[in-house]
Amino acid sequence: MSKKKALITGITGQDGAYLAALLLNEGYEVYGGMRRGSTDSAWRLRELEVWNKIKPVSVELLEYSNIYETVKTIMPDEIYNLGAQSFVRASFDQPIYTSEVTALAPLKILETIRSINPSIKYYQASSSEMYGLVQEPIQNENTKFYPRSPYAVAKTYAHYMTVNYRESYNIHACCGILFNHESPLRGEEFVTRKITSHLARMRAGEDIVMELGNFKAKRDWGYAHDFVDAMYKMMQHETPDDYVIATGEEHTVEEFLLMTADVLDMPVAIEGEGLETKAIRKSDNKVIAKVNPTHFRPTEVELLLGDSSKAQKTLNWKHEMDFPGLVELMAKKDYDKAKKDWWGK
Ligand code: NAP
Ligand code: G4F
Repeated sequence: MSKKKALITGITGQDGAYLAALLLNEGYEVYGGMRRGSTDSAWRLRELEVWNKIKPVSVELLEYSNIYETVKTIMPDEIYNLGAQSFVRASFDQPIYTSEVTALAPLKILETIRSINPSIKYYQASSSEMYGLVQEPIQNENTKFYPRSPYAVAKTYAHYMTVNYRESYNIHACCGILFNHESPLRGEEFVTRKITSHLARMRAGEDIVMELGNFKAKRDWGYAHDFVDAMYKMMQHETPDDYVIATGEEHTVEEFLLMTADVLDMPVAIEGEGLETKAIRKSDNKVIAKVNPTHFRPTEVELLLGDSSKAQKTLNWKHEMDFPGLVELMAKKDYDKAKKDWWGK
């Protein structure tokens, strides 16, 4: 029997790399959609040792003809659309670009599927950011969306467009409403990896100060490796549907920082409030982190907490990694890297 074919857009991102590994393991032929760039974007795929196993294809999500021709040539069984301008802070500075990549590109893929072969299955990477100014303390599939950034508005558009194509054209299209998920492969602009990489460098001997935004923001942080498994399970389910994927536990940015410091055996205390908040290293009273308001967002999402009961019941999905395990994994990996970079071994 011939292998199933999957096309992943955004394969060079965090989730793309983990999903590629999963699908290869499931026996798929994996086509990795990559845009042309002047720097090496395949480091995550090398790290997971999948770079030589996937088939890279050129996919610029802004270019309809490129999407159309790629899908027509490959004729994949499944398309996972993970490509996006995914950094919320940047979406306030680049709202139009963000909308073109994060809102309109999904529609271009859906149109391509509708016109070429409506039996191609489609996964849309929806986001808990769509809940924004949360309308319920714990968010599930029925909670009203209230997006608070151009990124979140773009994701909400793509979400509803996916639902509409499912209902209008009977396409097997699913939206995974994923809450924040992290890993050692997370981009360093996101707060978790920013914290683990900075604190690891400090622990290895570098004299730096980290500047953060809102220390009090709360997120439901899971492990990316666990979360891509949910994407796959949604696509294999007989009936296409939308699912919240989350751990059901929330922590503040400050808690993430304190736990990272503990893992690295560099205890820290938080002092001050608001703009004066600082993290002080207990061993020498050095300020290791402080507030820089440039990291604030014009409208903030203060808290997110997800209820993944539907995915647990219908897909038999559950997360394996807990919060302390995730922090430890990320902090230790960054410390190993910092030691190599700083001490050269
Ligand atoms: P990520 O690491 O930021 O990866 C984004 C990917 O999109 C990269 O491969 C990037 O390519 C690609 N991309 C950006 N613009 C593109 C364009 N114009 N044409 C083609 N490719 C383009 O994101 P992630 O954390 O893996 O997340 C995967 C998806 O899930 C995203 O859609 C994100 O918005 C969504 N999501 C993420 C989370 C989370 O917590 N991680 C939660 C909910 C939803 P380059 O490498 O060339 O930049
Ligand atoms: O790590 P973040 O930038 O992630 P954010 O904004 O929650 O978005 C991520 O998760 C979404 C799922 O909910 C995805 F859809 C999206 O693509 C992305 O992957 O920020 C988390 C929180 C925010 O409240 C932010 O204001 O941390 C706060 N924060 C405080 N200081 C900071 C910083 N965030 C960043 N990036 N950098 C800081 O210095």
